[in-house]
Parts: sequence; structure tokens; C-alpha cells
Amino acid sequence: MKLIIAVVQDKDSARLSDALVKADFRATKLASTGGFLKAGNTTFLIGIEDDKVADLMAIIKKNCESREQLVAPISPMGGNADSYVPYPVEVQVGGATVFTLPVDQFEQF
Ligand code: 2BA
Repeated sequence: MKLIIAVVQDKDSARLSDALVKADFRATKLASTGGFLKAGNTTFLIGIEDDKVADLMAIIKKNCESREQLVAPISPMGGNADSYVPYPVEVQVGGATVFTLPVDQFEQF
């Protein structure tokens, strides 16, 4: 068994959630915040059998879009003025950032 941890953009989370239910995958959604943009995103925890990992990846890939996002200038107040960027910067936010972990044991009581 594997535990898939997928960080996705909030805009894609409802669509991915619906697709997972439709395909009979079980998932837990956590509200999360990106360390760089400090904007909300959604983290899915999905426990699945090894032979279904490829199907799950295809569903995640299909339902999560890569987008350009503007990073607003952050005030240097209280921070380091050397790293202050006075204009918005565009970054490419991935469709999904996915980690695959082995599961030693899975129990439901
Ligand atoms: P954020 O940390 O808010 O990052 C949003 C996007 O900003 C990233 O998109 C990347 O394009 C850019 N970015 C992040 N750190 C950067 C840096 N130090 N310098 C320049 N640009 C930077 P993604 O790479 O697609 O990541 C989307 C979200 O996935 C991240 O939101 C974070 O919540 C999560 N994530 C990505 N890589 C991760 C990792 N190695 N560990 C844990 N979470 C990760």
C-alpha cells in the first residue's frame, strides 16, 4: 500500500475530489498554505493499493492545471530590505505536487 500526498491549487480541489469519489478512491482533504506564496492550497491524503497508483496519478494529472500566479511585492517592514522586490513577479504554480510514501501498516478500527 502507498500513501499519496498531493498538494493542489484550491481552484482544482473540488474537481479532483469529485473525480476521486467517482473512481472509488478514498481521500482526506486538508486545508494547507504554500510556504512561498503564503496562499491557500489543498493537500489530499490518499491511501491506495500499489497496483492502483498509476490510475490515481492519471486522475490527478487530468484534474489539476498548471497556472501562472502573480506574487505581490512584500513590504520590507520587519524583513530584509535587500531582498525586497518592488514589482509583482509571475511564478508558474504546478498542477499538483505529489509525494508517494510506502505504508507499513493500515488499520481501521
Ligand atoms: P508555494 O510554496 O506557495 O509555491 C508556489 C509556487 O511558487 C511553486 O509552485 C513554485 O513555482 C514557486 N516557488 C516556490 N518556492 C520558490 C522559491 N524558493 N523560489 C522561487 N519560486 C518558488 P509549485 O512548485 O508547483 O508548488 C506548489 C505548492 O506545492 C507550493 O506552494 C507548496 O505548497 C507545495 N510544494 C511544492 N514543493 C514542495 C516540497 N518540496 N515540499 C512540500 N511542499 C511543496
